[in-house]
Amino acid sequence: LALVSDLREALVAGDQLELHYQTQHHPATGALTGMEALLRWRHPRDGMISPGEFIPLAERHGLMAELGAWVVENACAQQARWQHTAMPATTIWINISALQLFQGDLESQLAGCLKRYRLQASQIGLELTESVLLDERAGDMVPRLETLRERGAPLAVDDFGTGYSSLGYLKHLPVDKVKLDRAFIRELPESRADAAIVTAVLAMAEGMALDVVAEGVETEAQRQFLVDAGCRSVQGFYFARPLPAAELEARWAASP
Ligand code: G
Ligand code: G
Ligand code: MN
Ligand code: NA
Repeated sequence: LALVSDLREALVAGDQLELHYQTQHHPATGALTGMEALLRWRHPRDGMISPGEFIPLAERHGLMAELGAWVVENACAQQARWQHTAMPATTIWINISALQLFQGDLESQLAGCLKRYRLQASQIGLELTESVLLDERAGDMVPRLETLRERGAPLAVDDFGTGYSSLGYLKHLPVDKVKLDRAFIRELPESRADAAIVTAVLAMAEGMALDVVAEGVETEAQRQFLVDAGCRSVQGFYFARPLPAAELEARWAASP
């Protein structure tokens, strides 16, 4: 519980929280296809605490709407700063928690930030997990997602394939992209089952005009498999780790 009050303080102080950015690439050419913002907490005494640890805490203690709002604000601010640098233009994708959708007003907060930072809606994408999309506490998600999408927000299903895994919902939800969970990538290319699943998801997505990002790509053999399978976007340590904005900029300046 000390950690909860520390987190409250971190939200006030502002300088303990930061966003790191992991780039996404075309697996054959290496071209930039997007980037994901990942929240980090530099605790003044305990050092780096993973979002896997403090996000569930924020959710349990009513801090998620505020924490989520911090992420939206700061991702927009960073996107605006990068407009005037050598960084190539690309969508920044942020992770959205269920509680942000039913405790906060994501729609108007996002609209406010886009306006304030003079961004196009297409510059900030939203990642929602299957469990968030199907969480009944958020009410009927379809009209809310349609509102976001009509305003131009790109929407992605995160950790695709690990949730309810009923494919039917994809037909009704207005999403643009699925992020194929790294559980299906880890044992490529050896696992015949995973190879079949990945190939099938790519074919289904093609038929539905959905983009696919394969997550957790760590090896050359995985990269090559995904090139051969026709995947057009990958994310993972093979290409890049999540990096602070300044490091990403420096790396980009060094090897554009
Ligand atoms: O970056 P890392 O592997 O430590 O992230 C662990 C988990 O925390 C992942 O599931 C990731 O989606 C989630 N996460 C990271 N940043 C955010 C964020 O800004 N908001 C939400 N809701 N989840 C995040
Ligand atoms: O749940 P979500 O997909 O948002 O989580 C993203 C998390 O995955 C980030 O915390 C990031 O650190 C982690 N990640 C990114 N690339 C790789 C990778 O190649 N391998 C592994 N094991 N984790 C990764
Ligand atoms: Mn994600
Ligand atoms: Na994911």
